[in-house]
Amino acid sequence: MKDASPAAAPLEIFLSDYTPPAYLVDTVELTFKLHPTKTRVISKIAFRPNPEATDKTFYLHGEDLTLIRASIDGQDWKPYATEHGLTARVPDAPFIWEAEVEISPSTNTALEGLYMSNGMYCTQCEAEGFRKISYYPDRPDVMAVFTVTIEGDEKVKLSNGNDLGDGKWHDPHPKPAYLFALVAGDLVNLHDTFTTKSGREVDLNIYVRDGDLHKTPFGMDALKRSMKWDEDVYGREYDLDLFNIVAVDDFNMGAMENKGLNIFNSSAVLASPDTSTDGNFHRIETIIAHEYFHNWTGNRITCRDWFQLCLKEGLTVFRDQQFSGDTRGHAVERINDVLQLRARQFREDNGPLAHPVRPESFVEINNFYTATVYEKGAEVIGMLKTLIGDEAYYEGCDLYFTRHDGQACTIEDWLKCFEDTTGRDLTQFKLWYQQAGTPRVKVDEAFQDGTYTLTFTQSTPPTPGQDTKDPRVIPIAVGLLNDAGEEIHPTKICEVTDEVHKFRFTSLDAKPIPSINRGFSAPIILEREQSNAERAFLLAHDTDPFNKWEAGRALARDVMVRMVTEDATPDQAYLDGLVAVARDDTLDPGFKAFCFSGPSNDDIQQALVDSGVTPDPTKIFLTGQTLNLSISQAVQDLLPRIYAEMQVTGPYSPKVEDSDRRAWGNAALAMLSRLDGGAQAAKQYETADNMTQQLAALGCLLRAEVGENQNQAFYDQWKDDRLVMDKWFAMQVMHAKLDKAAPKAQAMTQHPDFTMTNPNRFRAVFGALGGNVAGFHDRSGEGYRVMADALITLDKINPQTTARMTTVFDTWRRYDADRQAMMREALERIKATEGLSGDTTEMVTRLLGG
Ligand code: B3K
Ligand code: ZN
Repeated sequence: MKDASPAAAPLEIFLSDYTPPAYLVDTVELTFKLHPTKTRVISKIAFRPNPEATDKTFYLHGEDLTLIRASIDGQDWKPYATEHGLTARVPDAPFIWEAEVEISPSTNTALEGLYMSNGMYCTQCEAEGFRKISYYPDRPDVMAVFTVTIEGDEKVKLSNGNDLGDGKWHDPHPKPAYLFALVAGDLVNLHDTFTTKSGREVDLNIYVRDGDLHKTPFGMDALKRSMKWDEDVYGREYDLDLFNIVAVDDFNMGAMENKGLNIFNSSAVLASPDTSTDGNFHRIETIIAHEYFHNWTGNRITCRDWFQLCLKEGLTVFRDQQFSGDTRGHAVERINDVLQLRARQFREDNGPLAHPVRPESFVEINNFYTATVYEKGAEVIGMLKTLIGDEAYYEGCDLYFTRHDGQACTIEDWLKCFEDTTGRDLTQFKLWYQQAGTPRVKVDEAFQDGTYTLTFTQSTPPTPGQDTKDPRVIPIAVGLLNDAGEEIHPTKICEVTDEVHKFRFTSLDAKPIPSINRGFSAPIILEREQSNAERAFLLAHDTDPFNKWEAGRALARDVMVRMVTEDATPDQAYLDGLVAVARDDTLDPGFKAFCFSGPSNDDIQQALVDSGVTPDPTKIFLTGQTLNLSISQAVQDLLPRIYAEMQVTGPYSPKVEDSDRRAWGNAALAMLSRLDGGAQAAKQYETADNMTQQLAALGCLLRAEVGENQNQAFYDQWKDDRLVMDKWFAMQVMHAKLDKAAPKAQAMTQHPDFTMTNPNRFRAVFGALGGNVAGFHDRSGEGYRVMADALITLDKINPQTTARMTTVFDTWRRYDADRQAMMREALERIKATEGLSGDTTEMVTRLLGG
């Protein structure tokens, strides 16, 4: 394992090298004497030898710690320490380790360990941040009972578990150090209670900075709904008397599931109609549910080692997706989830960063909190549920929760529960965890004498370190329609297990029209010759909402690809199809909005790459504009009515019925703006009484390049609200066209409100630059240069956020020679930076194919 020897520098570590910890911990007592630059952390740890260990070396991780004193069983002791940890000769019997270290939270800009954000102390320990707080065996399979004392003048002092008063906390549930948390600051809180199904009352709090209290009720409501859902669906009850959430402005990701003390990026919990969009409300609800669900899938049952990360993350994403589906409607949620999966995970799986859901090796685990581990990990759970059925799935989960409660587990432990309850051999299914790459499934069909035969041929392209792949088990849901658009066969799950696998449907009157991979039952790429007439038919008739949308999307992609490659004009059948969708009053507004959102620049690029064409992002962008104008003209007559009908009256509510209407209404506004130069959008901007409407209008105006006044007014109105300002920063870069994007991003870094130390603000500008595909890839290469400069600067401040942002370069091999050369040069320049962090070094090395 990493740090196995005291002098070890960051090394590649391997799943196959796992060994159990030499010493286990029963109890940990921590005392914090808080000070911005000289916090003292005093630890008293009860160790005992692990009877199962083969290697008996006592090793404690520790980084950026100044050791003041240490003792073993009361005897002062001078350890041998390196920059990564220390070793000691210790008794082969239980003993007490005590140590005092000094740390400096206010200069900790990496935001790992104990740090300060706007004057408050907070922590982030997953994955390996606890070692920046105290010497400790910082690995998830060492679980201990923590008691914490916090000394300081702050009004609020919080840690995990139960509040013993006077800054003292006790968490009765043994946990790994990555779930440790501490918060101290002058905070205010919204309080509520939840009564569990067994009748226990749990105190709930959301702690925020003064002035943000009005942004907490939605989060509290989402928390209570999540607690109820987990009881109803998975039978999981909360297990402490207190559950605290704290909002923090400077945070590397969305949120963290620390036991009983979830810490949230303020963008992932604070919501108000004035300052948050429908999308923000949705995201907040999802993240609150996700972190809460970790209490069972992650905290009560954790991971044996970090290779098993998907054990908690894939499962918890799957659970939060189920919750969102139950809350907001399964059809639109599934489309949303698949859009994300394709945009981020398929892209990752198809490039230099491809890795299995359970990686075999890593250098820096923070680089593996990826779409593959999370979103593909969730898809794998979904496929398991589809293959064994709902009842067996929940039975297996119950067994998992009882058999492994309080343990640190592996994927093998998880799968065994389902093998034991179903009697099914899941060896082949396990390949989903082991093999990287998105399977491609070619579909051939034949019809003869009333029998319709579907032949599936699966293959997975090579990925780094994995040249060949074995066939996986792939559950493909298939429905059949007749040419009147009626279902003629119940949806069947075709379990594809071989490289070539045939399925027969008999006693049919005529060749059916198949609807394949309904609900996106498997995360695969279907390769199928399909006419646009058939796509239009499925768009009109498929009863599976996912495939109905999918048909429209495939049609749109084909139209765009032909416009790009053949300079074709927009396809009339496609435009007619969209007019039919717009007119169809039986369709949900949210679904219509999705149908009109069309494929992204990145989607089209992928489609071009698949057909052997080198994508030109500029041309794709300009073609998209032409198509969007044609679509707007095609539905022109309907737009005023759609727009008027979708206006929501009464006070703002984030409920799905209203947010879907706003989504469709604002899609109509975007089309109107292409025709009226932004006149309607300017009106909406003036009258908007919530952020969704205000921001949508501003977006239309900026896209039409007429929103200068509103842009300034927006800034003046919201300049004191950090979260709204993040939106404003992002809008400036997102809507800057082509060669204007990179200079705009650069200019935004000179704005007085820009700061490199706040990850949200950095991501607002540079995430928007990376997301502005045509701007980032402008042929001048300025996008690459500006991005590389920013990453080189940020790496010294915050390696984790830097490393993550390098993924904007992951498609570099897809482009023409000039762009490739410029991107390679940018990556090499980052890599050659003196003192570059291990996090970023690993990423750019993998990106370059090293
Ligand atoms: N478990 C955390 C992620 C920690 C990331 C560390 N780099 C949040 C989540 O997945 O719920
Ligand atoms: Zn998670």
